[in-house]
Amino acid sequence: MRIPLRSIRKQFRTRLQVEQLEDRIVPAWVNHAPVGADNTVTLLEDTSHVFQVGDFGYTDPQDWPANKFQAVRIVNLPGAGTLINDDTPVNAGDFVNISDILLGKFSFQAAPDANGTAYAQSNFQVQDDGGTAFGGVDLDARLRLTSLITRDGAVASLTRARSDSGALR
Ligand SMILES: [Ca+2]
Repeated sequence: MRIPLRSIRKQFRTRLQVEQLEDRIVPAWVNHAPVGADNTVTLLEDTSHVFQVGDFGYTDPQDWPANKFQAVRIVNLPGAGTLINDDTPVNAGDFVNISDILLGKFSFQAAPDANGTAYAQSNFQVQDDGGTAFGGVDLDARLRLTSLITRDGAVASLTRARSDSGALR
């Protein structure tokens, strides 16, 4: 059987195009959301609490290697006292970069002469540095809660409790 030259050329061209396409396909790595944890901050009346990286319970369990902790998004402000980053009051929706937390610039300042076991609360989300390319997610899907307690003359302490409570963003 004689195969027309045109047919051979067409098959060769098609195979060449497929091989060129295969060379361009790069497996896409998709970022998975990190996870934070609720925490409770207890401080003395008329003092401030400087947040530490560990206060936010950051982990990135679905990615290996895990992405780095990039920032904390403040979802809403506490009903009393003030969140301050680098001497400036934080607004709802602001991101506080991890470098500011490491430098001790992010703090909670209680209002003067006020205390209570349910003093104030603030929701936050942790963000990783994996980005959002190809549908990736870099923000914790759950809102985590910081409970702020001020004590009148008590010794300041810090405890953290993991919880899955919180609404979707
Ligand atoms: Ca991640």
